[in-house]
Amino acid sequence: MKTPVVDGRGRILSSVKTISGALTAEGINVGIVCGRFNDLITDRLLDGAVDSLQRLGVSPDNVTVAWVPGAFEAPVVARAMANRDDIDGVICLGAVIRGATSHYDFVAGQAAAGLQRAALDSGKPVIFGILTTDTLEQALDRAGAKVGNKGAEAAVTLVETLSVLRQLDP
Ligand code: INI
Repeated sequence: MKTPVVDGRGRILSSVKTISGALTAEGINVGIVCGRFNDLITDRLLDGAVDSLQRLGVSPDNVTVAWVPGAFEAPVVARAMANRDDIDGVICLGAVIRGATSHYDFVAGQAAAGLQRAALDSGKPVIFGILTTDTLEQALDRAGAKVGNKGAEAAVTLVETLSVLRQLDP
């Protein structure tokens, strides 16, 4: 689609080709990596992700869930999933809650870096659906209470990103 690019005064500068993701997901195969740590939260994120995928047209038969001990273990399993021919993209779900120790920073930072690497190494979307919060209450808010469900958002993000990548595939 050609979209006119305008300057601050509304003058048309050029026409650019624009690609944007559609939210249609029929036929895609999804891997979900879910951390058992803080499973009060991650169970809810998983429910949100699966529900959202179904609404977008993904059959439950096309979803594979792998549980890992904690967010730190998510990248290696996400990478293994992403490297499979029968998986189109991966959603990673977890809850890293700061608490009183510096463990949080290591776990959250390495999970984020590792998941990005899994995506770039595999060339498939690996979605960061890991909550990083100061408190349990903030995590609950983002797992279906006051501030939506990060798992459901992660599912939408996966479908949109896959759609963009497919349009770029030669
Ligand atoms: N794992 C989490 O997923 N969330 C946390 O909040 C967390 N904290 O706070 O420690 C956590 N730690 C475990 C970690 O992911 C690994 O499983 C563990 O370090 C073994 O490698």
